[in-house]
Parts: sequence; C-alpha cells; structure tokens
Amino acid sequence: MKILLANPRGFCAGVDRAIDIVNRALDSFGAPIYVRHEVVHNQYVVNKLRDRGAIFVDELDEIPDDQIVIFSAHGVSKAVRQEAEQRQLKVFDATCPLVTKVHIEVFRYCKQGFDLILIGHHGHPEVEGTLGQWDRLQGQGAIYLVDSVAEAQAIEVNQPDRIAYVTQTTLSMDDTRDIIAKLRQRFPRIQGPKHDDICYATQNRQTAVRQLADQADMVLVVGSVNSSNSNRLKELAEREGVRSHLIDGAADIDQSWFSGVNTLGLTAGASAPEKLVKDVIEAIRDQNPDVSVTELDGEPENMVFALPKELRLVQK
Ligand code: 0CM
Ligand code: SF4
Repeated sequence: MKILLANPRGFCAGVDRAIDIVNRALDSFGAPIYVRHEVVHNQYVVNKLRDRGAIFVDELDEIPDDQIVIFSAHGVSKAVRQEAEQRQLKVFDATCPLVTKVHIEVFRYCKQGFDLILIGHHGHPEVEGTLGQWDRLQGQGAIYLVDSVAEAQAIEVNQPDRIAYVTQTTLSMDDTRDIIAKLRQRFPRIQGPKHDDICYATQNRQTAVRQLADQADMVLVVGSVNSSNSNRLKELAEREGVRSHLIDGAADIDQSWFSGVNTLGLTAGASAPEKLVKDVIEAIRDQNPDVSVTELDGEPENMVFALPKELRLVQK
C-alpha cells in the first residue's frame, strides 16, 4: 500500500498560537490556568494541557475569583469579555486574529445600523462569539444566522436593502459559495468581504484534500469529532466519491478499512498535531511493513501570529 500525505495539513498559525499561550501561561504563572472552552478542538491537545494543569470550563462562573483565564481560539462574545472584566479575572486572549477580524466587521456593520447575516453552523462556539459581537444599543439593525442554502432562501430580514454578510472561518468553501450566491440573488445590494471569511488554513487544507481524493482509494482525516474544519475535510473527500474516516488517532483505526485500498490519503485538520499523523503511519506500517509514504506538493504556509505581549518573553 502507498500512503499519500496532504500538504498542507495539521496545525495552522492560530492553533499554534493558542496552544503556545496556554503553555506559556502555565510556565509563567503555574497551575491551575483556566481555559474557557477547549482551547482548540482536539482531544489529544486538550488532554496534554490538562495534564499540565489547565482546567477547561464551559462558563466563567466555574472559575474562582482572582484566577487566570484564557479564551479559546474560537473567540468569545462581548458579554463574556465584560463578565471577565467585572470579575477582574486576568485574561489572556487566544482568539485567532482571523476570528477577531470578523468580530471587527460585525461591530462595524452594527454601528452603521445594517442588518447582518452570519453564515455559520448553529451552536458552534465561534458562531456564538461572533453573534455576540452584535450590540443592539449601537444600531437599529439585527443579526441573523444562516447555515444552508435552504435557510438563505427562507430568511426574512428587516432591511433587505441595507444588509451585509460575514462568515465563520472554518466552513466548506463550496457550500459557502452556494449560500452567498443565494443571498446575492435574494438581496442584490448585500455587502460583504470579497469572497468570504474562510481562513487561509481552512482553504489550503480543503484544496489539498481535494487533490488527495483525486488519487486515493480512501482518505483518513486526523481530527476530533467537534472540529469543524476537520469535519469539512472528511465531507469534501466523500463528496469527491472517496470513502473517508475522521479519527482522533491511531487507536481509532479499524484494519478492515484497508481491504482493497492501494492508495491511502492521509491528512489532518488545523487543530491536529503532526505527532498523531506520524502515529497513524506507524500503526499502518506495523501491519503492512512494505508501505511507502509520499508527501504531495502544496501551498507553502508561513503565517505566524504574535503572542500577547506579557507572554512573549516567557522561556519555555
Ligand atoms: O472551528 P473549528 O471547530 O474547526 O476549530 P478547531 O479548534 O478544530 O480548529 C482551529 C480553529 C479555530 C477558530
Ligand atoms: Fe485561525 Fe483559521 Fe486556524 Fe481557525 S483554522 S485558528 S481561523 S487560522
């Protein structure tokens, strides 16, 4: 069997930074460090940080006074930020700067009195944070969430001529294009970004998995079940007609999957460490010693996001 590795795959700049923030906060201040929501959606990463003394909570009221809290890469609403301020918690913000960029757009449209449609998945923490940038006192507009072409077709807004859209950063590029086309058809004056707010890492990993699916009989995606961008990779491979499984790591592999597979495609979501990809290759090699591994060419990535000032000088 031949393994083809997608390129790029795995950690993006926002995930790298978010994990670094938790590690440096632990190094600098010691355990416990509270983290609101999983800092990134990966079981292995969360368990490693938990072992070091990070405590993951759903809401700030689970955190005792005078503690340190880190906001996850997916961002938080204004209400959460205000609550942390009122409680005088010390905050390190691991929100990805590309999510913050969307927050700034939401705030701008709100101030201008527009109606705004957020294209994103119901219940996802990034969507909750982005919806929560809307401040009803600022303008007379309203914010709406749209998840599909059907919802774009059905939505009724107060100001159809004064409306804009933004998107979640980790969506399917294909689905989002269709949703935007429907919104443009229904609201010809709608404003928005040039294309969408899907981040560079999501785009590059989707382009790479499409290339992988062209050549593979099956695609394995390393990523956790709650990771939106990882799920989109599995979905894309399947839409290209290739069987695909989302796995947290080598332990999830079922050897029966490989029967009839000559070329296996392997990739990883933006929150999945490369170590897990290596473990998967080793687990396959244990059963098939002749397996060869080839990495495909892909878009080089050299994005780096700066750390919060206070953590920049912490020695690892
Ligand atoms: O948004 P998603 O569910 O893909 O989150 P993730 O933690 O798997 O990936 C990184 C991010 C962000 C924002
Ligand atoms: Fe930022 Fe994109 Fe990575 Fe999310 S997937 S953390 S938006 S770079």
